Amino acid sequence: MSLVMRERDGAMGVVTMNHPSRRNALGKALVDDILAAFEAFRTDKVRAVVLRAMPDAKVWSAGHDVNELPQGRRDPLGWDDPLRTLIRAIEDFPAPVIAQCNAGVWGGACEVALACDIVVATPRTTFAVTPAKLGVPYNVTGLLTFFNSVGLAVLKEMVFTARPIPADRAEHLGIVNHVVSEDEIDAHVRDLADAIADNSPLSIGVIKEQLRELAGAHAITPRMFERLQGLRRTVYDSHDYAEGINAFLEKRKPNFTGD
Ligand code: LCV
Repeated sequence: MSLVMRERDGAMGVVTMNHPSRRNALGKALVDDILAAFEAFRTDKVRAVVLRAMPDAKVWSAGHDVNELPQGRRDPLGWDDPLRTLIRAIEDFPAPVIAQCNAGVWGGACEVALACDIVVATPRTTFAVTPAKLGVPYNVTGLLTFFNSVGLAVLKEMVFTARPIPADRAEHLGIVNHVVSEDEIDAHVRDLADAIADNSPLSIGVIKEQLRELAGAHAITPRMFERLQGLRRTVYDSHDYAEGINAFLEKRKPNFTGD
C-alpha cells in the first residue's frame, strides 16, 4: 500500500504524505513513493508540484527515519541516503515544487521544505533543525540548503537550540513565502500553481536550474572538502552520535558527554 496519495489538479501534481503511524518520517519506503509520484508528474509535464501532508496530520513530517540511521562509523547522510535523494529530486524537478506545510516540520523534513521552491504554511506549522538534538553531523549540501534559505544568525540559533520556530516568525524571516489559514491554504496554493502554469514552463525550468547552480556555487577546495568530511567523521564515530540515536530509539533524553 502506497504511503502517499497522488493526484492531478489542473496543471499541478499533488503528492500527499500519508504515513501517520510514523509521523511521515522520511524512510526509504515513503521517499520511494514520493519519488514515484515525482516521476509520474515529470512524464505528465505538470507545471507545478505540491508536496503536502494530510489536512488532519499531527506532524507534516518527523524528518529522517531515525530507525534507518546507521549506529555509527558510517556517514549517516551519504549521497544515496533517501533524504539526500529526495532533496536532489526536488531541486532537479523541471517545474516549481511548492511545500504546503500544516504541522510540525522536523530535521531533514525542514530541509525538504526549504529545498522546495515556494513554502506556504498554516499558522500551526513549526520548523525545527535537529542534528544537534540527535548528535548527527549534518552533510555539506544539506547545510547549504539551510544556508541559502535562512540567515546565518537564525540558522545557528535553530541548529544550536534545535527548538522549533513558529510559522509567523519563519514568514517574518523570509523562510516561508506565505502563512495562510487551514481553510484557505488549498485555494492559495492552487492560485500560486495556476499563476505559474500561465507562464512559460521552459523559462521557469531554466531559471530554476540557473538559480540552483548559482546557489550551490561555492569555491570549496579538495583540501577543504576532505577537512569537512573528516570533521563529520569525528562526530559519527563518536559516543555521542551513538548515544543520540539510541536515546531516541529508547525514548529517553540523551546524555551527551562531548566524547
Ligand atoms: C522514526 C519516528 C520519528 C522519526 N524517525 O508522536 O536533521 S537531522 O540531522 O536530525 C536528521 C537525521 C533527522 O531528520 O533526524 C530526525 C529528526 N526528527 C526529530 O527530531 C523529530 C522526532 N520525533 C518527535 O519529536 C515526535 O515524534 C514528534 C514531535 C514529531 C511527534 O510526536 P507525537 O507524540 O505526535 P510520537 O513521538 O509518539 O511518534 C509516533 C511514532 O512515530 C515514531 C515514534 O518513534 C513513534 O513510534 P512508536 O509508535 O513505534 O513508538 N517517530 C517519530 N518521529 N524521525 N520514527
